[in-house]
Amino acid sequence: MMMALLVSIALAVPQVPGPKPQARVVKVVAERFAFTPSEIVVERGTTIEFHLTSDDTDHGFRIVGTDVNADIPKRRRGETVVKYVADTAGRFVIECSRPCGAGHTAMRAILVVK
Ligand SMILES: [Cu+2]
Repeated sequence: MMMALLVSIALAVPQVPGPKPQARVVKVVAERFAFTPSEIVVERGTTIEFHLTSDDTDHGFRIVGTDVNADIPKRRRGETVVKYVADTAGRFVIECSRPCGAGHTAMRAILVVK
């Protein structure tokens, strides 16, 4: 019994090998028709853990040029967690990938990887 408890605790602790930094948690709130924050800046090599929530309806979160494309559930339906290793420097457009109304196509943010 005690053994099982210890094992489950050990598994819950994130393993951080060597000097590699822990994931950087970035909370992003989506609402018609914007993401907050609208600009996210990280150093190249950062593992980003996006925590995505909506203040109104369903939205999407796509980082153009990457394979990140997640649904963000409507308000109070929880959050979506997406991990992304920012291993390429540049400016990446983040767009809403789920039709959400008149301003949908203008719903953008930017990820800057330095
Ligand atoms: Cu949208």
